[in-house]
Amino acid sequence: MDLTRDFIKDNKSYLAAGAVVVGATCFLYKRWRKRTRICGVDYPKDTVILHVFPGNKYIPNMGHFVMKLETYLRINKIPYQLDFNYQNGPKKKVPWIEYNGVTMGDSQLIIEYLNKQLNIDMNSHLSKQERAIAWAVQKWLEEYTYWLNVFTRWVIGWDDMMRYVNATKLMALFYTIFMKRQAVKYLYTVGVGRHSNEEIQEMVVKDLKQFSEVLGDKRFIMGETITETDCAAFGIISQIRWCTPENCPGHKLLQSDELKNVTAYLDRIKDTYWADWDDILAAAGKKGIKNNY
Ligand SMILES: N[C@@H](CCC(=O)N[C@@H](CS)C(=O)NCC(=O)O)C(=O)O
Repeated sequence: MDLTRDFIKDNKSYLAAGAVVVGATCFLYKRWRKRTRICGVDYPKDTVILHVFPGNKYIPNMGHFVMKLETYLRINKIPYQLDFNYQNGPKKKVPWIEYNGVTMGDSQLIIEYLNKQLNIDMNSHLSKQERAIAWAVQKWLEEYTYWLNVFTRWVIGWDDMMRYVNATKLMALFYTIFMKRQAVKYLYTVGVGRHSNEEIQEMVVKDLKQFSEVLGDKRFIMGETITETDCAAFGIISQIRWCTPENCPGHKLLQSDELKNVTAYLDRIKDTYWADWDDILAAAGKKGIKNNY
């Protein structure tokens, strides 16, 4: 104790200078990360820079809305690059993009923007009423099923998820202090967080069974042709199937044959648009947490 005190006393000015240098470096680094990036200089033209969380060896990306947007980009063959700097997005949510000088958040707003820019309409074959039905299904999954999965992963399955993200003890402590509390707060506000674990698990199972009924024996939610709603559905339900702890009954249901139409549907989208799925997971497994594909 005395030694430490003496050391501090003798080196006061060096320690103060060191603290100033570290503080200034952190400040400048943060400013530099937030700086306005220039298309053609910092990133290529006509390429979507997709800011995302790191992936893991279970799924190419843990973000439901990242999987949605990335599936959309793949279906429409839009050139894109992943950027794992996911902070500082305009809506403080992930994903967000940079594209030809425009920075934008929210997967749906991004899809609508790209649709306009690139003259894409995955729903063009639908009538007005069918579009509205597709929208309702999408919002059900994004605004309800999504939160059930957030609860399942980040409240009930917290310890397992720490293993999924390959967290060291220190990282797990950091995530518990900052992320878990945030998730619990969001879940309480949305309402889902007011239910018991058992109630949530029953809701997930019921939800998946309802989805199975809506899908029926169609190839995609709205029929033979893939639509935007399928991107959203894949984004959410792929997480339940591939990146949710094993003891979740919803996850178990999608590991069994009981909802065969749903598992076949997920496989159909994965096999058609994610031919490199296994390579991505293998690369993530080798590198630890990140997958830079
Ligand atoms: N409506 C947004 C939702 C995005 C969203 O909720 N992203 C989650 C990750 S899946 C997120 O960023 N959560 C962090 C936070 O809310 O602080 C979209 O479609 O992009």
